[in-house]
Amino acid sequence: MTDLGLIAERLDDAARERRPLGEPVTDADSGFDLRAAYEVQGMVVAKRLERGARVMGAKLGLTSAAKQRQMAVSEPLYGWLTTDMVVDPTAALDLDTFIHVRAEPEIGFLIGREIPAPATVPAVLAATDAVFAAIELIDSRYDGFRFRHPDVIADNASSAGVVLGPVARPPAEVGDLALLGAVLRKNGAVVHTAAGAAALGHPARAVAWLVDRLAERGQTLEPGATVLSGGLTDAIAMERGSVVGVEIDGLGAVEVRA
Ligand code: OOG
Ligand code: MG
Repeated sequence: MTDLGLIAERLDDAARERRPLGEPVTDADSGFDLRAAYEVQGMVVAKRLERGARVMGAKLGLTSAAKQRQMAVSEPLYGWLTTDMVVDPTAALDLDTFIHVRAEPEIGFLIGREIPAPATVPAVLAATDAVFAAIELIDSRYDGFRFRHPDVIADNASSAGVVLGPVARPPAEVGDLALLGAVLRKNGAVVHTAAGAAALGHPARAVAWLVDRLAERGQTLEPGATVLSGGLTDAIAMERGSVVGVEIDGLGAVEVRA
């Protein structure tokens, strides 16, 4: 049995020193399971909080077929967003503060009220103050983004940054979130397109999935939490000079450049 505290320390060091771990935990320890992985995740997040960050919400990952295929992991997961991850959309990203950062288009939720478990799509929508477009920046602490499900859970779901879109609207105003079109551009060229339904059939279903998983651990989403419902398309690598833009129907455009 691997020392969970040691795994958390190695993941945290990798993030701070921008030096990826050579191999995923599961290569050496096939018994490293989801329970252990979420325990390590909690320790990794606690280290960020010790350095002054606060939890601002949560993120879903691997909720779309595109992402599951790209990462070769076929089940969703969640992680925690902290205030130190918010990226200023007007400034260029400093790539030296990441290992190998990628950008992906997401639909974000601003949760207004507690959502009872078991959660449903209508209950999530009723508890949501606003939805918005976002770009999530992911930066696996494993070399080459090579991991299995428990490894990436332990790594706080590759969380690294979030660029919040400029438009936040009540979901009822936006229409059916499953049908919202999303366009991802790199350096002006369209590279991927999707609809909201890419995330578990409906972005609010992804949030409901999260509420139910948290309830199993006696946790809830706090009112005021920001939740990212998962990448709608493949993530794309950011290189020096890259400009990645996401446009979502009714939710405006958000851009990040390096
Ligand atoms: C894991 C994180 C996945 C998403 O939206 O699917 C994720 C990864 O791809 O490294 O954030
Ligand atoms: Mg994501």
